[in-house]
Amino acid sequence: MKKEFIEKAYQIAKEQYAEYGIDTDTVIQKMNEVVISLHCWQTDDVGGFEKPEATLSGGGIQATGNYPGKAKTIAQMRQDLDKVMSLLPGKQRLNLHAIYGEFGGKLVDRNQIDVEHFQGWIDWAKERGMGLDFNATCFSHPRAEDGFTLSSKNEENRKFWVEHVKRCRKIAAEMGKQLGKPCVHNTWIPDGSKDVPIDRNGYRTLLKKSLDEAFSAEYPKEFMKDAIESKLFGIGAESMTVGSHDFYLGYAVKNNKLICLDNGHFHPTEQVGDKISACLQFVDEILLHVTRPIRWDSDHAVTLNDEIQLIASEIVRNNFFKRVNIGLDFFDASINRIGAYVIGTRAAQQAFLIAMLEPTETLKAYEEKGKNFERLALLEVLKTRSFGAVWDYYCMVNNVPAGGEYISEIQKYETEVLLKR
Ligand code: RNT
Ligand code: ZN
Repeated sequence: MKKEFIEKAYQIAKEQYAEYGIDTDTVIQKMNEVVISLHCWQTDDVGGFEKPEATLSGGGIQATGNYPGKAKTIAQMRQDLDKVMSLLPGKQRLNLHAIYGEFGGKLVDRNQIDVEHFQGWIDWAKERGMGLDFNATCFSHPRAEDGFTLSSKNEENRKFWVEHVKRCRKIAAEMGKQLGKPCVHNTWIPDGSKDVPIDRNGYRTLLKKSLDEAFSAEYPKEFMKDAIESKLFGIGAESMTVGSHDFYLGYAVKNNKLICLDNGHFHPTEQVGDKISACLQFVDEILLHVTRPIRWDSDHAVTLNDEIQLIASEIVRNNFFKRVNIGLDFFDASINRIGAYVIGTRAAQQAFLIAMLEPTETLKAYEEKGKNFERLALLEVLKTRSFGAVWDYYCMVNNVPAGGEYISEIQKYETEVLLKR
């Protein structure tokens, strides 16, 4: 797209939004507050590098598809992430999983991992001025095969996973310390039961005990923050999930942890956007896993839909940026993986931009006066305003492709890099 064209369209949009009291230049500045944590696992379908050809297994999560070009080494993964970031405006963080350490060809079991295996990533992030986030990997492992980890009745397995989470928290704290930006460590476990269990209570008591043990070491919150992620059900764990929303919200409130809300982990008509202001009455911070669940926790690439819009709007309307950590969580292996990242991240960013282009005070005033027709009408009118012109301009000033220009960039990367793997 021609620079003059983008500028011209922007000037018109700027005047349009000014009519509603919105200054688009200020909005573009404010977009700096939107820092999205890129989940590393879209590069390789949640395989990791513990051993060659590692694949995702168990846990009720699945990556479907076998589009060519998957990252097979950490070097390829880094190359892909750099490519992704070159196509995104603004600054991102990187969210790593414990299976993505540099293990030097040795089998380092999960209860053995340490900072040294992630020093390369810390240095990589430092060079790019990025923050890191981290996750224990409590799936794709022989000790998770029976479907239970931190809530396992097999004491040896339970202890193994407690040790893993402890080590991951230590690594996370070191990441935050070295990078000067707090690292959010998220714990998600697959534990659950395919068929109707008898001892729901027993498993939940064990999970509480394991979390208490795993979280026993305290770290300054400038270095690391703990998040715990709930889920409704997974394939193979349809009847009961030990770490349900009630369980973790209770644990988070009582122990001052972050609650992680993944919008694929609730009944389909529940909206995570509605949960943000509810949870923030009782916890200091939230972690979001932004995804697109189609009928179930399918983890499709995020698109600009009502669900992501409500999430973004709630954060912007209440200026919750310091209290809501935004992470992505999808893994589509059926399309170009770099493309999936870029579509998903740009969609999330666009939702924030749209939210910032809203005359919230006017809408609130309507609401408080009971002028609900006017509120609905203005919301509808806003849908038709030229946010795309503001988006293109925002991309242009960030030196990244505007509009659909990223499509050909990704096609080129596919031919030159991905198809040669
Ligand atoms: C699984 C959870 C979890 C994972 C990642 C890979 O249902 O959403 O967050 O997707 O840890
Ligand atoms: Zn998630």
